[in-house]
Amino acid sequence: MNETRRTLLSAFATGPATGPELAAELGVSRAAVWKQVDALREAGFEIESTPDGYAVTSVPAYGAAAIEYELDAPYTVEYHDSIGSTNDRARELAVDGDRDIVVVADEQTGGRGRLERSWDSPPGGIWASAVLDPSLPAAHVPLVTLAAGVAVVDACRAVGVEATLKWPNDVLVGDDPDSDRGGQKLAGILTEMEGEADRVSWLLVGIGLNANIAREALPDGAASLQEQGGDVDRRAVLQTILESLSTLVAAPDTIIEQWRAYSSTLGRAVRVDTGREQIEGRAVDVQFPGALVVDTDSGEEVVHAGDCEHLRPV
Ligand code: BT5
Repeated sequence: MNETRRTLLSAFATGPATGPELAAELGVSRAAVWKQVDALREAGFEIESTPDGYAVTSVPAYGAAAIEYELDAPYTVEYHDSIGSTNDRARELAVDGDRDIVVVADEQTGGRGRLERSWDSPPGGIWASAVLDPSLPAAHVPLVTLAAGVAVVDACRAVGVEATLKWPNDVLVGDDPDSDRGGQKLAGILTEMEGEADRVSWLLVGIGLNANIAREALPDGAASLQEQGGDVDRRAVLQTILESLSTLVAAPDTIIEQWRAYSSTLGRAVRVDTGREQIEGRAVDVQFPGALVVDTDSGEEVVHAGDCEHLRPV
């Protein structure tokens, strides 16, 4: 079903097409094409019959088919108005063997951060979890978190919001080292996987971006795209994220360099809480596959995981 919808949508994206052309392309009957066209109309697409065939004249603001339409990435979309957590749903799909599918919701009632923390997800945000191809060594998985961060910054900058990255998984705005007010969190990433050292059985990356949400509906220290420059077209923003993500995961060698370019962590005084110890010093680099290098009083330390705080200059 999703495959037929995707093929139909990509045929429409190139211009008008007749019923027989579509039937041939999809390998189904003309009646089956009409049924799909009706389903798209029901989903909010306006499709007119022109002398050249069916033509899409208007696309709904958001939803599975809307996000798939003109999406230049190999993902199908499953959309929910409200769900507990898109990561939980993506996990079910991943365990069942689904790949290249993105679960998207307008609202989450049980959004999750790292370490059992909660993630506020009122309506209007971009809450999305992508089930990816797991054919990479488990040790390389941190790269996926970095790639998702880069993809979110790409999309924020495309709408004029100068976001930056804080290691390992935060997207911030206003993170100016000379300001007394710290950066505010615009988005967070939660990568989850299951596997052994040499074989990942499933892998997913959850992205939470505060898009069209009023500041008051978010926790202290958060920011939204709405507050930065007004409401955005969530469909376009999510498409940019997914397109960047798929390009980056297909070219893993490019991820760290792009992450460095968007980072506001590098060069800063930081305190990293690894759960076992606090490491303080100057962040000097991010190394493959995603470790932070901190220059401390007792030499350089390579930190693989933890919570990082950007310290204000005294
Ligand atoms: C994260 O965790 O930053 C990962 C967030 C991932 C959310 C996405 S939404 C789609 C998918 N489905 C899910 O259920 N999750 C993913 P962490 O670094 O642990 O940060 C969590 C902390 O951020 C919380 O303890 C709060 O302090 C803060 N926070 C909660 N909601 C926020 C929001 N909407 N905006 C900014 N900060 C928030």
